[in-house]
Amino acid sequence: MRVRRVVGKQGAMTAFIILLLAISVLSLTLSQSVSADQGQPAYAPNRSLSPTDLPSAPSPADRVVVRLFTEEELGQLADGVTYDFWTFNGTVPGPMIRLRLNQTVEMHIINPPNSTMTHSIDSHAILGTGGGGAVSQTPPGQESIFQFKALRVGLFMYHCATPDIPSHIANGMYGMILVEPPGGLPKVDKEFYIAQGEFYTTGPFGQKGFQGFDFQKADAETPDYVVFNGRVGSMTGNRTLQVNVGDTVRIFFLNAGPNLDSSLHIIGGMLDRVYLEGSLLSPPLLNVQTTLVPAGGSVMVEFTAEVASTLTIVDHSLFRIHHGALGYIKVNGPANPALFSSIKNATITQSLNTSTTATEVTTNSSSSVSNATTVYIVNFAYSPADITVPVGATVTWVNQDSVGHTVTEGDPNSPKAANARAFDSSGEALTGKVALIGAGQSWSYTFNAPGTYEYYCIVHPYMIGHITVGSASGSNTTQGNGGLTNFSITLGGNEIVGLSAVGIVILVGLMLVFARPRRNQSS
Ligand SMILES: [Cu+2]
Repeated sequence: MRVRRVVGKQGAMTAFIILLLAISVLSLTLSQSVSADQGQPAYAPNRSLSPTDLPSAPSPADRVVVRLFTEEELGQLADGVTYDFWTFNGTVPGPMIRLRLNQTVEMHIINPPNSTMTHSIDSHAILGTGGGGAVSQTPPGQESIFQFKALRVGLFMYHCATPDIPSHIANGMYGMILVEPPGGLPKVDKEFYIAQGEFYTTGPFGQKGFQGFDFQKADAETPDYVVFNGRVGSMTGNRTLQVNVGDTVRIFFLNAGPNLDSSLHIIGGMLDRVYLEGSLLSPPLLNVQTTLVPAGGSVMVEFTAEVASTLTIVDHSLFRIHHGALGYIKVNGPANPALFSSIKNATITQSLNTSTTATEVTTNSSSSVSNATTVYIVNFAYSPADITVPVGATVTWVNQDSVGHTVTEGDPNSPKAANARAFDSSGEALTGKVALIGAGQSWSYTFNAPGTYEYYCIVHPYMIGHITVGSASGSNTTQGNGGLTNFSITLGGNEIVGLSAVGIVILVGLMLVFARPRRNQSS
């Protein structure tokens, strides 16, 4: 109805002007987006091969057929950043080809008709001219087939070998051939397939929109992106790799380059066994922190996930984390304080301000004697640290810290055996393990025997508290704060700046005072 409404002459002119304005704004927007995106849409599929996407074992057949499609595909280099990848089978890296020694492979290189250039394959696993490159040059719309025998055990790169070869590698054409020894590799719980590679883009790291390949930057070996599996964030967020405490983990790692070496390191972890440079028949190096993987090289690393934590995979040329070289492995499982736990974390945060809580504690528990009393665990101390309760009282410890604690009867300097403790929140006597009162959790105990008890935290043994259990139910509750309760410092930004300024003034003053006599002495 409204569409067909009649408008006056003036109204028509106004509408016409608005239409012209709308068209000009629209065309301006379009031309801007075209110049920024070079005609490419901002959205593209994810081309990153998941590190979990690999065959679990070689085929038992003596002769296997492998088909690789050399696809040029738009994909995501990072969130909001698109790139025209050149790929094997549409992903970076290309699929892992898992073989066993002496298997014969019939290799098909299929270049789809919509490709813009010739592609091919050269594998470091292949003994033959150009690693297959000489017989696999395949123009768009064609297929090449050749065969090879896997004559050496190891972890090998494959890549496109069509000139300009480094450009084909830099655009994503690489993957791995694993040739397993007779009998195969030992079984592990988790295997991951990770390939590091550089990307050289027209815009700087993080610039949104479509990014073209910058040959000059590639030639100068100055990448904008250094990434695992073809994109920023291939192993972060919801793509974080998941393992469990106790899992044996194996990583097949390729450094595709094409230019940079990689210093593979796992922050918070250990490379228990390093099969250097992908040499699977050599004895591994044991307990390695960082292993160097040359461009065009590989490494197989294995480790046992011991501690529930998040491990960070990096190239320890660490500024590359600013270029995307960052991934996570989440080790899921119960915390084991005996292996790793915080004793004191001196980070200055809002939550360390205990003044409010301390006031509440004093108000709440000094008002009357009750059969239930509360001790707060705040800032690595029990508050109040000394209490007196009647027989039959139930005391509740509320953990307001950000880490776990225990309430364990005894003297931390001469701790009792687990089964000799009058009370113990850790449950060690029953389970043999130390369970913590987690952040935000609480634990209660009812005191039926009169006496004076000392208690402490097993994982933070400087935390000490006392409970006096009186015989008379009408006795007064006395309160006291533990010595460690009030040591917290809470500084706002202005206070820090102020303190720094005062510190600088004092420092400069001291320098002036001490500098003068020295000059006199030397002259
Ligand atoms: Cu190619």
